[in-house]
Amino acid sequence: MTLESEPLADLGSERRRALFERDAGVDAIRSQVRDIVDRVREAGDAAIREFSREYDGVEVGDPDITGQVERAYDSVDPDVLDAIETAAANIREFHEEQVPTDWRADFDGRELGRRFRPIERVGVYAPGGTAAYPTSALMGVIPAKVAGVEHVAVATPPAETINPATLAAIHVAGADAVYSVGGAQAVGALAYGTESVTRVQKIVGPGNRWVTAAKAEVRGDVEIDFLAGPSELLVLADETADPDHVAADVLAQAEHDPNASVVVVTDDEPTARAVCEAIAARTAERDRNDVIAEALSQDVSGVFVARSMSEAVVFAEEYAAEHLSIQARDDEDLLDRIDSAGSVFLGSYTPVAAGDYATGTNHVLPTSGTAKVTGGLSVDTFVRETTVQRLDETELANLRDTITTLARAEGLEAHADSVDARFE
Ligand code: HSO
Ligand code: ZN
Repeated sequence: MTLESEPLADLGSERRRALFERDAGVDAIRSQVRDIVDRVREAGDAAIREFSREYDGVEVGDPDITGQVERAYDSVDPDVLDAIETAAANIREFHEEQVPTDWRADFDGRELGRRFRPIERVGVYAPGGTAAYPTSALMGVIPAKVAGVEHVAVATPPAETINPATLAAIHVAGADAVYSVGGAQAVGALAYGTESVTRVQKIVGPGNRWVTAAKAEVRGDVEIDFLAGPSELLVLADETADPDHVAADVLAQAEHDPNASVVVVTDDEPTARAVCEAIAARTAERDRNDVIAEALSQDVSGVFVARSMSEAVVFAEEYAAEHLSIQARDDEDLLDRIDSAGSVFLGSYTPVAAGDYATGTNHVLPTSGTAKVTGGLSVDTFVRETTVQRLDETELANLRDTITTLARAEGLEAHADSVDARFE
């Protein structure tokens, strides 16, 4: 495969728009998805069985397969189990650090605070098929359990044999219920409940276009995390970067999806050329070559030469990458100038794959530029916050005028009286 670098300054406005928008491609199927979700809402398990037959080609008896999970664990290769356990321990450790603590403080006599409580019931979607990632089950379930969610359900598509490593990961992560249902029907079942699926209050996790479109449809009736699109990587590299490492990271994210967006921006033309050559050399030997080649040929991918690292930084901020890798001498300085990114990988020895699997950070991250407004899954995703206040008589007296004046200005006499009543 041949790839040529392009000067960043020469990108036309169409190309820039494609790069910055990175549409998740769900609009076209929204109405079909609405029908599926509505049918599940009306017919429950019968609809799950119908859609599983139609879309997955599988006869699903009881969608509740919670009892099978432990058995699957025993059938998985011990090396894989060990790796799942190690990854799970690292993920748990990092997320335990995120648990917020309740606090109260004195604000000149006003006692104010915040209290955090877990959501009671959440659903985690774990994709199946070629995108069946046991680790995505860990990334959804562990933060929820660490947050203290009582009922964490996982939905994963039915199959003749569901990937035992996915089931083992679900078990290790500590899910409370597991359902074999996939696609839009899974989202419908979790959102509205069926005879065998308990209705949840929030649905999280990545999935294909059908899952994402269904999350968009049920949003409002149930909370969701965010609408996740294809994987993305932006590498900022200067002349100190090892082109072979950069290329390896590019191929790693490109192999996820033919629509993945993989972008390298460097201020050094020889580095750009060397990265293109290394990509070509490395692609030659890959199994998932076709997926990689397609991802690299899309408008949303490319190797770009900036006039300076400052120009590269401006691009990175606008792009708001799911994964931002900085392989450059002044990596911390560059990072200081970027506010928008899902997860950041600093230095030549921090491949994105390390975060995908094992550093302990979460790999369910915002795509399509949503890193401008949200972060990835974390303990925060699974808790809600309550504010608390207490005043004593003196402090209420101090605030009395402010409250009653504002209440009367809003024409709400009873509000004002509720304060005055304390002083009568
Ligand atoms: N890079 C993917 C996560 C993943 N990688 C799962 C390997 N397995 C999206 O963040
Ligand atoms: Zn990955």
